Amino acid sequence: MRRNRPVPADTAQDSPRIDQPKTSAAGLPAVLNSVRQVGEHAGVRRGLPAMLAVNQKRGFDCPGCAWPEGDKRHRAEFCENGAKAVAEEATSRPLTAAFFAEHPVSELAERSGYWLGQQGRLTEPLLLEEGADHYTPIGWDAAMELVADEMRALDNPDQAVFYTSGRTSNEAAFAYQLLARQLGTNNMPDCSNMCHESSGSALGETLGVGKGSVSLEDLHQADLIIVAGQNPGTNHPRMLTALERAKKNGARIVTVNPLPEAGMREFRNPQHPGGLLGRGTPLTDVFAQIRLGGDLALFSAINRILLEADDNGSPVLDQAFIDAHTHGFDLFAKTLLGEPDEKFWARVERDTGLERSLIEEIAAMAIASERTVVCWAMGLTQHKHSVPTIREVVNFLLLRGNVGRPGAGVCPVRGHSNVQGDRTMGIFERPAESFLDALAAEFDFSPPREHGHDTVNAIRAMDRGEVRVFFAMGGNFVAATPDTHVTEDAMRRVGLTVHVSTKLNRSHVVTGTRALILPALARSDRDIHEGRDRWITVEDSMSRVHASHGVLPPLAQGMRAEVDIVRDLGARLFGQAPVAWDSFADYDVVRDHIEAVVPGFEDFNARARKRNGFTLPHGPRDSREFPTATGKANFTANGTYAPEVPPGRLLLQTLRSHDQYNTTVYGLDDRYRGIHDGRRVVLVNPEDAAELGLADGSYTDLVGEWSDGRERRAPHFRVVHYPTARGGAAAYYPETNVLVPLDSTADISNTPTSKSVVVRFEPDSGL
Ligand SMILES: Nc1nc2c(c(=O)[nH]1)N[C@H]1C(S)=C(S)[C@@H](COP(=O)(O)OP(=O)(O)OC[C@H]3O[C@@H](n4cnc5c(=O)[nH]c(N)nc54)[C@H](O)[C@@H]3O)O[C@H]1N2
Ligand SMILES: Nc1nc2c(c(=O)[nH]1)N[C@H]1C(S)=C(S)[C@@H](COP(=O)(O)OP(=O)(O)OC[C@H]3O[C@@H](n4cnc5c(=O)[nH]c(N)nc54)[C@H](O)[C@@H]3O)O[C@H]1N2
Ligand SMILES: [Mo]
Repeated sequence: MRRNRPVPADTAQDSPRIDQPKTSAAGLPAVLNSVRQVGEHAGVRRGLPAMLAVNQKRGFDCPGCAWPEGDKRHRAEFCENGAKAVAEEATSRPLTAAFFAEHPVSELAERSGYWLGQQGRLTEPLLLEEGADHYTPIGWDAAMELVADEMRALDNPDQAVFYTSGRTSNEAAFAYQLLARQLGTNNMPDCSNMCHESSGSALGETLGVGKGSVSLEDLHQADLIIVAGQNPGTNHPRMLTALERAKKNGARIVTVNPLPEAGMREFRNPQHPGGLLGRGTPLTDVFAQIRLGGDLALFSAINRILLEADDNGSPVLDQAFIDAHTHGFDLFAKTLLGEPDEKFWARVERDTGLERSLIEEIAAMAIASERTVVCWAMGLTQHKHSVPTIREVVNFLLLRGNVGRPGAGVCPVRGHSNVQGDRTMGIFERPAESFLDALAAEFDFSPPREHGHDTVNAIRAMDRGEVRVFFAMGGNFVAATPDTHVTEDAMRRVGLTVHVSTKLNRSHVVTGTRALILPALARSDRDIHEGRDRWITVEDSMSRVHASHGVLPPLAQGMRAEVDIVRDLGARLFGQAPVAWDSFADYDVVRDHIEAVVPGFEDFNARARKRNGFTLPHGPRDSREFPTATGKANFTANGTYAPEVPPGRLLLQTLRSHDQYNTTVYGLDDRYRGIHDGRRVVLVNPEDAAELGLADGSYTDLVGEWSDGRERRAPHFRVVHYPTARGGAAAYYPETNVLVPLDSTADISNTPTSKSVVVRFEPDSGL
């Protein structure tokens, strides 16, 4: 059996070098870095056409983040990190059978994710036979028959798990969920379970729609934008353009973050000569350097100030909106005002690490603002109390009627470029009854009604030996999920693991008894069928659906479109009735089925062909209609909670460097934070470091603490004294996923608490 090594062998070369963190983002270095990345990986012949087509009208949707494009496009509508994402998939290096003949899986399992990703694009189907140590080529027909055989042999369809990562197109996602449900299971975990599930849970309950309610235009028009728990300079760089525009229109920006992230300080817009060469736009007006997990306390404190200010005579609340459109105000207000002042503020100052006067300043800005937007990402969603925290953000916006009018609303900034679309297409382990009814009517079959496994529960089921087939549509399951050693052992208990992938990753080398790699076409690739180019659609973070056309000739003949892979499997398993699987070769047919099943897709084929696509309906945004259980927007009473950290410990958040896309590592620098040539670093506040005896530049082991008492150790991290909020530390994912306990998840959403891991520091045990 292949064993878990604590750390890949080649990370020994990881030797971080530290300089000063930057105080602004983008500018010329970002452009130069983009050009270098594209040149190195894709070369001029593939790289240049790809960069000119990304986010253009007849081009493809950037495979990076889900930030929307504006109606007016620049010639080069991309950012540094979009360029890296494109360079990564448009690489000119093919991975062939010769590579796998040379490198046994036991060797690949010792390599870092960075090294694996650098080897090139997967180009042909590969099989790892039981007991074998090498992947060997297998034809598509044999590969698909093998998967079909394994699925036919299940005693029960719930022995299959179908994972989805968020790059999958709408068309592929729709076909994929149909396949799983035709087989008879809702076991459809996805990356969203680890990402914005807390947003979906909180928004669904309070507003009735689990998606953001603002457009780009709303951001441009806002008076006040609060950006909490998000690092857009790295993860959504084009958002900085929208923030810059809002600033120029007079908006004020509050940043809530334990880290002073360069992108929120100043933006040098690479699309303008001024921004390119020097002068930038300062973005943040007020920086609330909050303790990890302090956001529930912060928003409840702001809300209490708003309620009290209103009681003092001046109208602060939008009473007409509250009366007409909301439910639960009285209980919410009574609960929030219930605690005596002194006790309340002592707790808030402790939980947030912020001074009361700063919170009062933010509340005053909120009262002065007629149009307020709150943006957030993983800093809010990956805590035990994420759902109550986001519900409290909703309370904040409801108090002044900041939902369903221009310049105002909720803005959960999504991660993967089509993660929102995948959910719209039915990739969900807990599908709505109405969705299943529509699916049943369209295809004349009975989809399963029992809820399936989300990501964490899928790992538990694997661990119990209940999963015989694990099928992944993209992603890197074992590296992205928590508790690496637990998860890897669980994955090894699966009979057959199948990965539809573009690049080699850890999940290809930590496998079930048998494993298949099925190479897929990516966003940038032309998808040619019977001589004609096909195109797909995606949905961005602001519910706009639009077309994406690949432009590059595929690197090899052996790669298949994701829809074709699903179609082939569907036809083998079920024939052509009731689902006419062969007809899915024409994506217009798939889109017609989507139109019939998913609300908001009327006239899909025609509207997807329009220049900018179309925006899906959203009751709260469009007409202040709230499809919740009460039929109104719900205020909620969320109580109090903040993470407890025993003395001598810190709370660790696991986050992204500037040179990675989730588990895909592009390089070893985190330029804005001043970290170079290495990833095994832990950022600690100098005062905490002094108390804990952690000298700057020394090496330490990080040891996770959790109630099960199991040892979770991430060895050999370089200590970096860094101005993060007290009590917390930061280190990169996925290296630190060994520390995140599988059972430490957010209440309600079951999202792993990746931003909230109690760690202690022990002497460096080396690599
Ligand atoms: N280049 C690039 N782009 C990406 C990705 C990538 O890996 N690389 N990933 C994509 C995906 S899937 C996603 S989900 C998004 C992720 O986008 P982000 O959420 O921006 O990603 P993280 O690096 O996890 O950063 C979390 C931020 O929240 C802050 N934070 C952590 N804990 C707290 C807290 O308790 N309170 C507050 N207020 N702040 C906190 C951190 O200091 C950090 O600034 O980006 C997407 N875009
Ligand atoms: N500790 C910790 N853990 C986290 C997080 C965190 O902040 N901290 N963040 C979580 C979040 S927000 C997310 S979204 C998840 C991400 O989890 P995943 O989505 O599972 O992970 P990725 O690293 O994005 O997946 C990368 C792989 O996807 C494949 N791929 C890329 N493009 C395509 C394509 O077009 N088609 C196909 N078929 N395959 C493709 C490539 O083979 C590549 O190796 O990780 C989560 N895990
Ligand atoms: Mo994500």
